[in-house]
Amino acid sequence: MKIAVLGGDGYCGWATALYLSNRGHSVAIIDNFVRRLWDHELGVQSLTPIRPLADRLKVWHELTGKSIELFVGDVTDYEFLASTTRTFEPEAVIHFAEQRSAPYSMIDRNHAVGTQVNNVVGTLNLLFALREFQPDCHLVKLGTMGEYGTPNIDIEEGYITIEHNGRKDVLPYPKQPGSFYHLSKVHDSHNMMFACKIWGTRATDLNQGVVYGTMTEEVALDEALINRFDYDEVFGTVLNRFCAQAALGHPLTVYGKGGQTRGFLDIRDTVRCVELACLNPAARGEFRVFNQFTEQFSVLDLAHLVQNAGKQTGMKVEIDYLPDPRVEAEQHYFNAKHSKLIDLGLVPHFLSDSLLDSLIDIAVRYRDRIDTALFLPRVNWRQARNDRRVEKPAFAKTAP
Ligand code: NAD
Ligand code: USQ
Repeated sequence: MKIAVLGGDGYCGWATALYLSNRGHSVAIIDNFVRRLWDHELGVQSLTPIRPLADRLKVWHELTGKSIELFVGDVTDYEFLASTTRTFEPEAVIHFAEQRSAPYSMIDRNHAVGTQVNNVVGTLNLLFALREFQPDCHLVKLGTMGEYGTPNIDIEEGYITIEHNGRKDVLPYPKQPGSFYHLSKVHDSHNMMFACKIWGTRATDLNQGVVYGTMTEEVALDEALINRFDYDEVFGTVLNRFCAQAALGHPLTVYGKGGQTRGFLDIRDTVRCVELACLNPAARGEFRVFNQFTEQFSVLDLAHLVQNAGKQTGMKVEIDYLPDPRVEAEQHYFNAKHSKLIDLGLVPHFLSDSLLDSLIDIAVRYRDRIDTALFLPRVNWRQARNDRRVEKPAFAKTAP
């Protein structure tokens, strides 16, 4: 298939672009490198030394003989997106190109607005570009499990049957997102659903859980292809952070009681899920929702898993309970369905099989690059300011 990977320089996008290229698909990456700029803004860097995209693509070509096309630009720039769509003529577009950190979106007004403009406008532009130039193209959009929040009932895959005053209907599952970032995904979902209804767009919303792991078969071919591994308080996700903390003997930073429960999946399953979605497209006018995760864990479960895995390699890992900087339920019911991707053929990798190899080993290998100042949380949901918290630069849309 001809597949465009928007956000292909990022964590999920890079692994996906290589995987799809390796599987024989014709792949184009679209990215404006803004994520690398946000790292500069925050004074953080990936634990793993990621190379510039042009170098990575060159090495990929040298090693495999396969080429990935590159279009550098901002998806919030409609002219750029339209001309790219016309030139590449994708059969499927995988849209990863958003600001994806909840803490980043909660820094202050500027970052909240920047996140929502970047995400909502990018997705809207894409919907319009597909309608105008590739109406049969299937949009595979990354949403998040965090769109649902943590309701006290089972979470369905996108839709719920409701009976009210003796009448019955199948309706979008209620959304209770927990940050301005997670809210941007809800807005995207609504816009996509509307476009499917009025224009007959084909779309799949992948409500993805927290992704972990660095290694995929393709990335492992050469260190020059290595993927990012974020461990800082803004872009680092909980399991990566715990592994980096363990590697340095720093106590694990459990926020609040640690009962916060989320869906998780291995990066090797992310790449397979998006391929499965592409190979089995939504029908014209269909807005499909898949819950994309394989296992659920509480934050405290993860801390104990890392503690035990650390023991096996001789590390002494302690747990710190910090006041939760977020506004979220610290103990709650969580039971989310996730069978649609399994039905399409996903065979999950489980955390117990990769914790040591793909996470703790990587953290230990690159531990000299860890800055411990990035472990403690500074962004606080209750104190999101009106003014800018970081001196410079402001939220910027294009790389310098
Ligand atoms: P990432 O920050 O590593 O990558 C995102 C990429 O998109 C970056 O390369 C960035 O430069 C690019 N980008 C952002 N805005 C852009 C714009 N306006 N124009 C062009 N390029 C732009 O993020 P990720 O972890 O790979 O996440 C990818 C997607 O998956 C996001 O939509 C995120 O919300 C979703 N997701 C991620 C996770 C996770 O655990 N990482 C979990 C669930 C959902
Ligand atoms: N947490 C800790 N200690 C830490 C870091 C986080 O206890 O050091 C807790 C958080 O309070 C939260 C949970 O761990 O309850 C998950 O936080 P996270 O930073 O790992 O993940 P989150 O903010 O939810 O965001 C990540 C990705 C986002 C994606 C989302 C999927 O950054 O792009 O949408 O996971 S989901 O969580 O299912 O919404």
